Amino acid sequence: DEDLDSVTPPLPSISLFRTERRWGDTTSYAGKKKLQSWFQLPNGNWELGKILSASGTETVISLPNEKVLKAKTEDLVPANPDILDGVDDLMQLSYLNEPSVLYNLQYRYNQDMIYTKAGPVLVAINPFKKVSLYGNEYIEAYKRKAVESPHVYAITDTAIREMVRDEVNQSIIISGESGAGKTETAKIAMQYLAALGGGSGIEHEILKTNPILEAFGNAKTLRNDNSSRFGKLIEIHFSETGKISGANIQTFLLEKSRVVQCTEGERSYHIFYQLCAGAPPALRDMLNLKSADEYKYLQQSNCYSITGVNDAEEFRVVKEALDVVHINEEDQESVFAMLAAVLWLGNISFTVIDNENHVEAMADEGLFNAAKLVGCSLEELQLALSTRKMRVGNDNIVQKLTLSQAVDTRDALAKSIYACLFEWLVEQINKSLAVGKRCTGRSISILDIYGFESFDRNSFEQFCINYANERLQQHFNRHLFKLEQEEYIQDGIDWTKVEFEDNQHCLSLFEKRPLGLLSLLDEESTFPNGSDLTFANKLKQHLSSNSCFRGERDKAFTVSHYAGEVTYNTTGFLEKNRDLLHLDSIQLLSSCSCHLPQIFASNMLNQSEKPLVGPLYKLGGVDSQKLSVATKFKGQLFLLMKRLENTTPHFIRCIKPNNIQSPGLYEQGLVLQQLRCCGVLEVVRISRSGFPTRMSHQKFARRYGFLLLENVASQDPLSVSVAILNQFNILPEMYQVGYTKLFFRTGQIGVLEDTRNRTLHGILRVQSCFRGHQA
Ligand code: AOV
Ligand code: MG
Repeated sequence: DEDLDSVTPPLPSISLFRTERRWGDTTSYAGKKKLQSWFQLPNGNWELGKILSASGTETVISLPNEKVLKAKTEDLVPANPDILDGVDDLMQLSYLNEPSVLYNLQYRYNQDMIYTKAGPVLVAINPFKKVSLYGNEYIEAYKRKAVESPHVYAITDTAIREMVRDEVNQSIIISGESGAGKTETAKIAMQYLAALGGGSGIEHEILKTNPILEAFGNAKTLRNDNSSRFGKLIEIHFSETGKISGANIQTFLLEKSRVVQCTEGERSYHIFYQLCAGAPPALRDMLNLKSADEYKYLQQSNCYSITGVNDAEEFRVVKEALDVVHINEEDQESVFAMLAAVLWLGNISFTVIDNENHVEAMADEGLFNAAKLVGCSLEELQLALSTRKMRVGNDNIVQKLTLSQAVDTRDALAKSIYACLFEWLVEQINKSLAVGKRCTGRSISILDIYGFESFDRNSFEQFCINYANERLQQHFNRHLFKLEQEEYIQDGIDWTKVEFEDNQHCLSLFEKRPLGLLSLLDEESTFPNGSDLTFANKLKQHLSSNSCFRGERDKAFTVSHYAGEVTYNTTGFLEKNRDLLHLDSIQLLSSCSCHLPQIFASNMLNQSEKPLVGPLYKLGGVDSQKLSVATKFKGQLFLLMKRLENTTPHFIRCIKPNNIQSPGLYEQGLVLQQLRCCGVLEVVRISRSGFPTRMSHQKFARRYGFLLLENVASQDPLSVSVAILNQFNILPEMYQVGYTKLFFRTGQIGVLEDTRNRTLHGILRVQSCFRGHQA
């Protein structure tokens, strides 16, 4: 109180908006002078202040800028002592609250320590610059366990060890928003696996799949210059001796629409620009290739290059990689020809030929080159793009197309050629990597999907991407909260449940049948008179009672995702969900002389004996023929989750420190929002207050029983276990005895292990001495 009087002039009294400080420690601060405390500025950022004095409900603190303020005591959040600055694991913080966590991560980030543990989860903050944390020296160090600092290498090392020790397949699950660093992190993990499990040579091939898939499946978006537009699970197989024996890549829902349309400032797939910039003269001639800015599909976004990226150079990298995964020269040429065909298709224009607005494809440069590259005649392509064969009753009729129908037909052809090309590539890569697939060994899978996206305008693609992220979030929750706590409760230990944000509600909004987003979308997609507007209206009619849903004006609706609200515009939803390709186009491809399109077309034809919906075919397998894009995607995600359920998961959470891809800029609010929505803080709290180490009574008794001074051979495992705990003075609050298992707090088992190791060493030394004497 005395200090209060000496402070002049009158202090501004700031009332703080009390945002949910979910981890606000409740420790009282009254009267604790000279302590440090967090104070929230009106802009939401936290500053570290020194408490000058405190009286009842008011505290006076000084901030770094020499400002002295009076604040409500209850608005201050305790800060950790300096000695805890930058700890490796957030679990070590004495005060676990949001500002302390933010500060700790920032403290490390400023020193290029981008990795921090949050209990079992690795947090990785995107540096947006080269950091010297990678390469052979680091790999060696982590392999020898010479460094302990959190790292992707360390997580990957744990995965390998657990695979060998427990004989269980492992997974490394990487999540985070778009641009947070998932794909880079996945590559870093692969690098470590290749270094440790390499030797057969197959690891080089595996690494070379990255430049290929990124060229064909990544693009510049407004969020990320190298944004993945497909999901990927790579399963790396190990032989019994721990060597990599092969791999398999599964991809999920490539964003096709990007091939024919993309937003201002974004780009289509990298490979188009790489081809245009890097194709050698002979190839250029063969494809009649021009520069990227002469192609309509690439013109619309008015963006051709990416700062710091040399597309021509990248082309050479991709070509070399294609060689490594055994795609021969002839096939490569076909691949490039198909890419050029897609570009030329986009340049085809139409002219009106009658007064009913019917059109015909003009015999221009686009048509000429597209026909030549696909391997059909000019007339055949012209016909396929301007007419549609229909069966009405028993008659075959030919219907002429209007401009918008013709453009749609052309774009559908371009999209499906590209999507088939992508699938074909993945198939070839898998053939090449399948060397030791029949091995009986184990595997480590790495999951890298597109991250949560929210743009000014969000369409079907964001809808699918964000749905996938909800699924993944649930997997994370299930493992780190539900399963963990269920185990405590099942084993009857004393435990107060930690609440966590469950996203089941949002998932139900998507998946519930018959009244969920996906079901209603499918229903409307099969109605002849269904439109994007009727779809939007149905959603509003049926889903408004779900708290995660909100109808918007016109054709829009909003979903409250775990990572934030997103408003979707339903324009194009039905068409993208149906994803139809006309029989005329398939027939065209199957009769052409160039061999890749034939493979595509025969896939489409073989898999669909008879057209189901009038003259229309859908792409995909037999079963998927009846399936819409969204439903097929849902099925894929279910299978993915089932596969992951059978593995021991290792989670990496990537965090984006700013939205402008800039090094060194750490925006507290942005980081906090990501930490909150992905539950990182709750994970730390559970791990800290929980009992992460567990062992069955039997195993515990077997492992440590020999350390007992009394002979207990005749006793049951539980009694032996209790005797061990007593002999080593393990404090009662440090463990719990469950029905079948013992549960320990962090670090406790280490004490016992040390004793065990020392004792065993002692025994060994004594034995070898003894032998020495005998000799
Ligand atoms: P994402 O995979 O999470 O986004 P990326 O892995 O593509 O994000 O990362 C975006 C960019 O951040 C990269 O192109 C790098 O420039 C930079 N970056 C990320 N991690 C590192 C690192 N460890 N070291 C240096 N730079 C890094 V998306 O695919 O958009 O969801 O769909
Ligand atoms: Mg990515």
